[in-house]
Amino acid sequence: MAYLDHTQRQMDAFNWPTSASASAQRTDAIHEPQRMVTGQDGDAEADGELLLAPAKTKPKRPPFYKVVLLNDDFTPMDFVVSILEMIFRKNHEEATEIMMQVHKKGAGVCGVFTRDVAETKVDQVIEYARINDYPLQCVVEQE
Ligand code: TYC
Repeated sequence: MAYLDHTQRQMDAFNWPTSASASAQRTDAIHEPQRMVTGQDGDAEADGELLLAPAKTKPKRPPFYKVVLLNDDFTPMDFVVSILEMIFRKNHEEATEIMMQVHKKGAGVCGVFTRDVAETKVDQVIEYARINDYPLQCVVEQE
């Protein structure tokens, strides 16, 4: 008994949960989450749903990137039109318009995409031109 008293005193000194205080604390620990989960008042927090703090800044839209086709003197016009149809999903009329714009002005926008998509399209254009021995070039520009 003396040993138990001593142990009890040590536990009290360290604010250690002993049998009496532990059961009170355990009750809190068990009841707190239950109150959250079983709330009946339609309160989202009490129903255990995660609430997020309101955003402090306006969400920004992801940056967009233009794919710009460049003119050269060697790539045939119909090859450029077919690239615009295949890679940029333009119909024949749109593809011909963009090709003529590039031919006359030196450059023209084929489309606007997220960064990864824009870079992939540039790689596809350059690779497809290269395997056909044409020097066609195109670049990515941030909007
Ligand atoms: N200038 C090329 C010609 O006369 C045609 C051309 C158009 C080439 C657009 C490249 O991106 C280009 N054959």
